[in-house]
Amino acid sequence: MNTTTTNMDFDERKNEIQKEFQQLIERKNEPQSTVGNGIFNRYKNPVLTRNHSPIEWRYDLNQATNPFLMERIGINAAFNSGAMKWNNKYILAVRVEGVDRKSFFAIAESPNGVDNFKFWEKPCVIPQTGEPDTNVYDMRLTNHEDGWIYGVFCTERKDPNAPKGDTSSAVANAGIVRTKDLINWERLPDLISKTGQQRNVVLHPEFVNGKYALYTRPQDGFIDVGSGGGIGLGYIDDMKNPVVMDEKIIFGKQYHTIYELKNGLGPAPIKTQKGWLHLAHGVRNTAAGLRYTLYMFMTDLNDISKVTQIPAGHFMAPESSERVGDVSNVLFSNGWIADEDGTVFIYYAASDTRMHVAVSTVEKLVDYVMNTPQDSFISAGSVNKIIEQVNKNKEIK
Ligand code: M1P
Repeated sequence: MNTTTTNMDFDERKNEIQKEFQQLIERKNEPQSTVGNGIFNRYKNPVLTRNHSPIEWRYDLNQATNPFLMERIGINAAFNSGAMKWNNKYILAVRVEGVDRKSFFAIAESPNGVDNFKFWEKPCVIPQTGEPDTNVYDMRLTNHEDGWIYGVFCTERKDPNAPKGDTSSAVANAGIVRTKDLINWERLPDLISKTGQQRNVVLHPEFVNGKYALYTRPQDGFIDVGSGGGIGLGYIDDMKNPVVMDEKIIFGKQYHTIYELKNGLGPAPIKTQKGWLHLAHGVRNTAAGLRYTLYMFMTDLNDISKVTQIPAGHFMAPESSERVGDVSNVLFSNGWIADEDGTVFIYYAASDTRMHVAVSTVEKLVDYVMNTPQDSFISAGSVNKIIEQVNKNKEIK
């Protein structure tokens, strides 16, 4: 083989890879439409994809050991990200999934919340408990009033009671870490609850009667919530001994709604003058498989167990290319950021594959939650709501 040609090929390929990467990272993003639905504006480009993962993660850049400049470590997806504003940057704690199917967390930051997201140099190192996590995913970040930033995520391990030959059954629970700098993570014990498996566990940002408040999602099995399910709320005295007490369902699943099969809280709620704003996902079954959409609700400022507003139906559902991915027909969100000026950046993943952003404001979301008609649970009720609105519109002079 001609060494000169090999040299050229390697360097050229490296330059091309770097150029393509830079163009992707620096690509400007803009709202999809100036009209939209008045509630939020989706942005055109995904904010993060697998191709945003640093070149140094994927390639051995040494020609001697990687003469063809092949990807040595493949990244499959970048999705379900926790979010927070930190040091004036928009931060995502991204679920990155390798081609080996293992997910891990990595921080990406942007100067404006809608584009130029860049991963930090290395993924997060999450210390292990006595029982190593097989897979970790879907971290919710909470900047708690106790001064720590908590990351609550799903930790999954093989079900020790699975029958021989069953290589799929797993046990899901909430893993907990905390940090002051998003670099050094202290692992706390996994959540201790009496209600079977847990996923979609979220820490409330304030103490409630001196206790930590935790939104949970108990489930009987790994995929099926079974007779359990719904968004629960429980309390913890000490995060170093996270025994959840008085866990009660505050938002259950319900027949013929978008959360008929299961639901789960998204990010930690946003405090507003009218109540706590919540973003969650609801799941229903269809002939084409499960459909995940996002919905919103509000809880009472002084009693977070009391749901005060539930607009009917979904807030966001998969659209166009969002419908397609590794797990199609899924929108999932576990991160949003409310800026000081009231702008809200809603980070959502499409079909377990890539991250998007939609932008709204606290004022608009409160209006949406308080003034969208509630579900009447029957078709005739839906018709009535439309007729009422038509009649009201006719009265406009
Ligand atoms: O594949 C869709 C989602 O499925 C799970 O969510 P839930 O527990 O509510 O069903 C999670 O694995 C989530 O990561 C995934 O996006």
